[in-house]
Amino acid sequence: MSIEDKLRAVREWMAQEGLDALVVPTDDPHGSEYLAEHWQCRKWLTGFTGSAGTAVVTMDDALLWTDSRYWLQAEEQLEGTGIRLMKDGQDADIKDWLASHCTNVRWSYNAPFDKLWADRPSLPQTKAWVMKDEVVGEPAKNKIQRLVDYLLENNLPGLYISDLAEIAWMLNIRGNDIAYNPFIISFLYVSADGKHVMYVNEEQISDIKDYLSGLGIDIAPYDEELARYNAETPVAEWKCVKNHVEQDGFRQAHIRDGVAMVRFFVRLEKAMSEGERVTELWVDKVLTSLRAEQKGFLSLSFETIAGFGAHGAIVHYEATEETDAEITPNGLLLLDSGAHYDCGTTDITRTIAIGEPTEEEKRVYTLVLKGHMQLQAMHFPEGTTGLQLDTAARTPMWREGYDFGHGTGHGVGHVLGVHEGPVQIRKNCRVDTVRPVRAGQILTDEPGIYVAGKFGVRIENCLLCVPAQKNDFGSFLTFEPLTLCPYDRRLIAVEMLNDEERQWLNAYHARVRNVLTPLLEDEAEQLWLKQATAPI
Ligand SMILES: [Mn+2]
Repeated sequence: MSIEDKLRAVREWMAQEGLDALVVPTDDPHGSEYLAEHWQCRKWLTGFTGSAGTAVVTMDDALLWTDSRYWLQAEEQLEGTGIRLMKDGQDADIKDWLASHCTNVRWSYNAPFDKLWADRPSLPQTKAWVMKDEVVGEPAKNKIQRLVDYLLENNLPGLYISDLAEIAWMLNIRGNDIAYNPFIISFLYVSADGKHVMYVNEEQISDIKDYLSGLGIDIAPYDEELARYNAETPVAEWKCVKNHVEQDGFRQAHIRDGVAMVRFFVRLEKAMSEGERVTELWVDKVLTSLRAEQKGFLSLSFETIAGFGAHGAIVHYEATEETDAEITPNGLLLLDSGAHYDCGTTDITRTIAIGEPTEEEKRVYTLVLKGHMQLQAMHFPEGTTGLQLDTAARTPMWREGYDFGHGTGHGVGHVLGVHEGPVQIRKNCRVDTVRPVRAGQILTDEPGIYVAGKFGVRIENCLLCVPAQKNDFGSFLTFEPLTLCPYDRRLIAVEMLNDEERQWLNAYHARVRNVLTPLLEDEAEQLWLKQATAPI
């Protein structure tokens, strides 16, 4: 079916339904960030493959709203389809546009595609498995009891949970239904009277039936219509605070990840010095294989971003066969990647120099590094929010007239989604930035500067929020960096660092060296790490 045919069929259905407009969001019944192919109706309808966007079809018009990351891509993919690109934040707001053009509007991520999409992929059906108590630190029975207590306190008969990460966390189960997200597509009803129900394809839980019945959970068929009972739950607030077992698991996962990163950098230097053809896709392939060699590797936690030169300035760049750039001197390589291990999840960005960096690249890199260090060295009273902490990461670059559009930090789930709510560090005043950061939370610290058409710099660590001290002025918190990987010393303009920053950097590098060296068997790798972490 061509896009024109699809639009015609949608309009016929709209006429029967008496609609002026059909809005097709990028969404599923669970509010997921990553969608199973089954739920990619917006992509099927428009041909636009970006991860964010909303299509609107009226009787004589068709439009697609998306954000600045995807404008270029959308323009190319929509060409000749009759669908107009609407730029978020630049063109009319979608709600305003609908209000002034249409009366009968329906939002749908399912109908009429359930009828029109002939070869629509079925829902994924992977097998669920149980995370052991010694890995998650709290039995599912406890978690369910916490929710039952919450229901009783609030005089609620029960609660439907539709968020897939919340269900996975509550039941201590995982699956492989969605790329990069170890979830099982399901709904969970937790009842104050103890009669709980999991709505799921029975095949998927056949191996863990006894486990679920032991939790007092009955099984019923999956039904997407349950999405309409979706309610606020306290689960997001609970799961973002990691217990000590989860915290230790994260530490272990970051050690394994650090080993893979160091091995990768050694491999990269060797390949380049031997004249091997190295490209962005090569980077992804080799780094992924080194992670896969690590103990307990499950999958990547998101698609690797390896952007060389000008590609580094495209914030969510993902190399394809068509764009795959060869990595040659000179330029910067921005590498943002991560993995799920059986004990925790990682998300790391390093930017490295290939060949000789320019003065501008060094200056920009050092400004980003200063903000990145300043945020993780923060010492702040309880109650401090992500909005307040954000300033620490931006102050050095703001002083020089630089800024960046994305968030500075997000939560990270424990073998769940790599982007986890409900707290964010960013400069925009939003619900998720005015929540206090609490001890036990894991947040990323990832400022960047993007010089369009030339290069991009981003540096990212995962941080664990920990208690610092308690005195007459209150309780103070700070961060423990979990990520263990050197920063590229060749890109640091040492004269731009003050004594405190130099000391912090040297202490961090010493820690990376001490933890990782015993795990590197190869002498060349040990030597590389020694040089990469030498004091400055
Ligand atoms: Mn991140």
